[in-house]
Amino acid sequence: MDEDARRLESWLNKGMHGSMKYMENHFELRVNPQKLVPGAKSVITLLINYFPSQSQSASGPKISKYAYGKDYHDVIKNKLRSFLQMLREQIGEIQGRGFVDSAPVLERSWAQRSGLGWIGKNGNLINKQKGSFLFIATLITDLELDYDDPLAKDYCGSCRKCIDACPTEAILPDKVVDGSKCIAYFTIELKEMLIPTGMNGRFKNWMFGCDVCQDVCPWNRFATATDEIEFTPLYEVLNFTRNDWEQLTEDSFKKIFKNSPLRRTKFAGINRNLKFLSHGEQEVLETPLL
Ligand code: B12
Ligand code: SF4
Ligand code: SF4
Repeated sequence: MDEDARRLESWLNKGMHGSMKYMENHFELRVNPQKLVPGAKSVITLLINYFPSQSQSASGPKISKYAYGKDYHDVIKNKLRSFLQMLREQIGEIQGRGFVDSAPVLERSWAQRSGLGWIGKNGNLINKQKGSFLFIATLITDLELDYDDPLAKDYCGSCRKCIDACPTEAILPDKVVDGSKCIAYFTIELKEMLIPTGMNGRFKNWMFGCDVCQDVCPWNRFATATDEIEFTPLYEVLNFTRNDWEQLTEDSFKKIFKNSPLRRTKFAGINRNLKFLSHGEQEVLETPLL
């Protein structure tokens, strides 16, 4: 993965991972799956559609579609386990490890190499039939397979809708996304108490993640709703108004969102984001969020 290694190195050197320290770790493993899974011969990439059947009510602070239902890490880990089990039943004793978002794996690059789509200017893996509201899962195995051809074509063409629409100018030329400027980074990954004041007024009501660069993408115009029952949107995600969020207690947050991706920021993170949206100012919390 020489070209990927070069791109990743440059991204890290420019500090585009912000405070996501985990991105600095295991560089060698990230660009070489044989170091991550000794004996690896194949990378199997799977996609799962998370485009929801219902939309959020217009009055509430916005939540990214990937977080409407049950946490995808849990849902997909179970599916990967069953998939590996099924392969073992049919093929014999093979070794394999499944990953989703949680390990040093360049998931988008492998999806592109598996022929499942191209990497758009907004950095996302886009499938011509399904769009980009897709999670990526990866199974690295010692099973030798007939390899698919990488998708050679890029269907972005001269479009630049995502670049123009990004509220924080995080999308740079050459398919580089500056993670440290992305609303998803500030609202989910940033563990500090303060969102930089330079971002005041730029979040367009996004409280958790951001879908702008995918919502404007013409390839998502025909996205169809997922049939994965576990991704069924929570009532509160769809219907909570700003006032409901502001009145929410920590106990209720823990109960309602116990299986949701929203757990990641914890209650304190949601409150920080809400305050930032309301006033562009935050209180200094005494302890880090994570
Ligand atoms: C760190 C991270 C973030 C960070 C940084 C984002 C970023 N651009 O890297 C933040 C928190 C901002 C983030 C946001 C989001 N994320 Co995120 N994130 C990740 C994570 C953990 C690592 C990504 C990474 O390695 N970044 C480093 C950069 C350098 O790598 P990269 O962006 O993948 O770019 C590579 C390719 O683009 C390739 N490439 C591009 N062009 C070319 C051309 C050539 C010739 C070659 C060879 C290679 C190449 O080079 C790069 C290096 O290999 C992955 C999971 C994983 N393990 O992969 C999920 C992942 C990328 N995220 C995902 C999602 C869903 C999101 C959000 C949509 C969530 C949201 N709505 O809020 C946003 C989208 C923001 C955006 N436009 O990218 C999905 C993407 C699914 C898809 N269809 O693409 C992933 C794969 C998780 C998953 N398992 O489903 N994310
Ligand atoms: S997710 Fe939002 S902030 Fe991040 S790159 Fe896309 S449009 Fe920009
Ligand atoms: S909005 Fe246009 S440029 Fe951006 S990813 Fe979609 S097709 Fe490509």
